[in-house]
Amino acid sequence: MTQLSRRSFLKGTGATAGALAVTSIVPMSAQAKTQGSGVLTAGRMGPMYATVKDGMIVETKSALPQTVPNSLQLTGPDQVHTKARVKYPMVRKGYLANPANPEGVRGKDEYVRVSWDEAYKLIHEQHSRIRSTYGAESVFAGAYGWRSSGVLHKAQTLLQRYMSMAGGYSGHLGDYSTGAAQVIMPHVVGSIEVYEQQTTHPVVLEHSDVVVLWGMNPMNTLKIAWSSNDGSGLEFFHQLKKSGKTVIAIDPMRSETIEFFGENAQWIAPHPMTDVALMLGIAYSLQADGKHDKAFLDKYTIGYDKFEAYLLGKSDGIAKTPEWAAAITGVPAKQIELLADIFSKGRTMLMAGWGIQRQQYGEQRHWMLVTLASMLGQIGLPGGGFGLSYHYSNGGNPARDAGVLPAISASIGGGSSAGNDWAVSGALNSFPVARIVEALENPGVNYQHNGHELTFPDIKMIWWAGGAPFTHHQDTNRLINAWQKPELVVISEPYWTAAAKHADIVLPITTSFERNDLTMTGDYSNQHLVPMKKVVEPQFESRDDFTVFADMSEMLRPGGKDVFTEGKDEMEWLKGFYDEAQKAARSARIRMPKFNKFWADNELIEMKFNKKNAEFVRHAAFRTDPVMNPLGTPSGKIEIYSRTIEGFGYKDCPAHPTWLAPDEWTGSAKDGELQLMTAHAAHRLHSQFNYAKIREEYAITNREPISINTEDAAARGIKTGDLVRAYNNRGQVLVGALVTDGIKKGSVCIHEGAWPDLDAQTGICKNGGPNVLTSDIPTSRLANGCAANSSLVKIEKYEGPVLALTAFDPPVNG
Ligand SMILES: Nc1nc2c(c(=O)[nH]1)N[C@H]1C(S)=C(S)[C@@H](COP(=O)(O)OP(=O)(O)OC[C@H]3O[C@@H](n4cnc5c(=O)[nH]c(N)nc54)[C@H](O)[C@@H]3O)O[C@H]1N2
Ligand SMILES: Nc1nc2c(c(=O)[nH]1)N[C@H]1C(S)=C(S)[C@@H](COP(=O)(O)OP(=O)(O)OC[C@H]3O[C@@H](n4cnc5c(=O)[nH]c(N)nc54)[C@H](O)[C@@H]3O)O[C@H]1N2
Ligand SMILES: [Mo]
Repeated sequence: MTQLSRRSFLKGTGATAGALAVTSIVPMSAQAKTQGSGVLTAGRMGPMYATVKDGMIVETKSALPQTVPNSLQLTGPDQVHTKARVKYPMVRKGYLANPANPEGVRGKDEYVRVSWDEAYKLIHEQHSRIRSTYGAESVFAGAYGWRSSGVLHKAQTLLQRYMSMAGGYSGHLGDYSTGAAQVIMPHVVGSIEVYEQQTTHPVVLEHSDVVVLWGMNPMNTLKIAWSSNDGSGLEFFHQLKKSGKTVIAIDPMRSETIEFFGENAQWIAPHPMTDVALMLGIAYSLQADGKHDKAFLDKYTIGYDKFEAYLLGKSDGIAKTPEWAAAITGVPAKQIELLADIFSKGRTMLMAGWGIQRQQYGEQRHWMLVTLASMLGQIGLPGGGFGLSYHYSNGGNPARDAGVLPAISASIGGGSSAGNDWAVSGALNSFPVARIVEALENPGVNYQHNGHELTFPDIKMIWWAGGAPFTHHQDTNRLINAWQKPELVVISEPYWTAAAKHADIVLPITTSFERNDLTMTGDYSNQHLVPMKKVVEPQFESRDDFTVFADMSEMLRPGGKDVFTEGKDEMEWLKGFYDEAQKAARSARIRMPKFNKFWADNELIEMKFNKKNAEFVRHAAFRTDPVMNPLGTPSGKIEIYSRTIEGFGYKDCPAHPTWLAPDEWTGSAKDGELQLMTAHAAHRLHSQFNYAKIREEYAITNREPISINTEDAAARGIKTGDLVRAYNNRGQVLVGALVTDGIKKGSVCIHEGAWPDLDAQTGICKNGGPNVLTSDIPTSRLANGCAANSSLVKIEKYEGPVLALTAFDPPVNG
């Protein structure tokens, strides 16, 4: 592990202090339009050119110039042509035999090929029966997940559009990504922060002296964006590396980002889940040395006094000294003091990722981070404060003056001849997304959420389109049991995912390469408008989600299809969206060609750079005048103590940031238990592309890798390349050992997203799906967020029988 020394810090700080001006305010990413040839299309990973030979995609590559390569952009051919594709509509044998009272068990049955018409009829009849018997709330259409990019082919939205027409459905609240942060942050700073524009890249490069990457791996996570990647985030971190600034990465793992920074960053490795203690230790040191900004705390925050009483141990008898923090975090007290010193010396930007809040009591992480930033007093200054979206969707790339595309919505927008008065839109009952298993297990039961008492629906039917619940949800074996409860499960998928293999009816869906669409890039920047062109014809019998739900709408009642489509086909929808973007562009004085020309040109449109946006500093207005520009909190200030949260009375979310020892963490590990981290993978988007050729670059002994600290491995006689069994009382998985000094002793990591592939005999997951091991608990009753990174496991060298990997094989007949 890199030793943190004062000298190495000073070296960095000295080089940057005041003098640095590596950029004037210019757009970061290249301005050349596009490069290369082929069909221009796009995915989450950015605009790409696709090359076709004999009706097959043979290559995809970036359509934007780039310094840092993005491995995900190479996966196009595999996405379309993998053996894992669903070819035909398929029905589980025991379901087909008796749909109203099925035989067999989901996940253990065979599949039978049916025609599209048969599949439609079967779904329609059973959906109608379930809906009329149990009511609209019994139909779950929340269907969370990272469906492909595009403003028309939006799987879940189209599902919900159809379900709205059918009379409504149950849905979900929030997401897996930021479940805790997006609920706590509005109480603290009045906005969710996680999906908001950051102080821009140029401002950080010009003004920050110290940049802290707190539990954040941007060189992985910036390979994608929700709309489509504009490429600027990876380029920013490339620039930051070259800037000579002091960069400190706090992560139990030497992530790809820390490797990328090499000598240009300092690595601090706390035990997982202990960040609040580490921040408290730093806060104590600031306070003890009088380095906290009292004027800022007085003017811009409330409740610091109550927090201070806790920090100093006046309220609970425990002073949160650096020594106290060292014992919990495994970071030496001297280094904690040094961090306080460095943070308070120059202009410091505390950037944080989200893995740290995908943990039990995850709400405390970013609350404490904001508290620490408040003590440093730089919130609202150029290059200072905190930022929760620098690792995501190119946060910090200045917003362009742009013609922004609208998108299809879950409610019918008019334009139909059949009338839409019977189209009800919006979910009737929504529960926090990561509580799906709790909901299935507890129909009709009340629960607490962010100060409200809510009731779980009684789910009898699930239709999932555009997500991968069997890889994304925690405690797979508990999920499999709960998943048996509904009377019908339909999965719309391009691939035979584990969820598809646990469905009654599976519908083959096109990939984005097999249909036309449009997207913006950058999420915050809206830097480009990109045609997502059809590259090849739909494979096998696959159909677009749009077609499927339009057809299903016609079955709801004659004329339903016209209501659903508003009488427009794919290209008419796209032209409509484009025309609206063009109208908006015109008022911003941006010229966009007519749609037909744009489509024929095979080029993206780069939106106009805006100098003022490039100078954006988050919370600057609040800092300048907190009375005229109050935050959206009850006090209008940063709430270090929240009376609202106090009023909820939740034991698992106290009224100021607090260190709460988790149920399963390094401090409670016994008998050789290790803490399991499940970070996001470099060469996947969650479970997507797990089947792709690029897997050969990371798989170990043809299994998902597990990173194990050298000493932990030696103690168990494990070497790199060994097959390892990781297990706990929730399940067991087979993984390939990667022995390394690049992970904190006492912790292991299996990246999220490996497709569950449970051996029928032993139940062991042959593909190393980490959620087989994770516990399915909420972050707290405040946010009910996903807390996947909260589990202990044991590991041993695997000595059992050879088990063939079957994760990517279609079922027999499939
Ligand atoms: N242990 C652990 N678990 C985690 C996490 C973690 O950190 N640790 N992270 C969590 C987070 S942050 C997230 S966001 C979730 C991600 O969970 P998901 O978003 O569910 O994961 P993806 O693998 O991206 O699933 C997208 C699915 O949609 C399918 N798909 C793609 N395009 C289309 C389309 O056009 N139509 C249809 N019908 N289907 C399509 C893909 O084939 C894929 O199966 O995982 C969560 N789970
Ligand atoms: N390539 C790629 N990019 C992605 C995704 C993907 O699957 N693949 N997923 C996208 C999505 S939906 C999301 S939500 C984001 C996820 O973004 P994040 O949630 O920020 O990503 P993670 O990989 O879960 O965590 C980031 C870092 O936190 C570290 N970490 C884990 N536990 C701790 C801890 O207790 N303390 C500290 N200090 N650090 C810890 C991990 O080792 C990792 O390096 O990424 C997005 N980008
Ligand atoms: Mo996410």
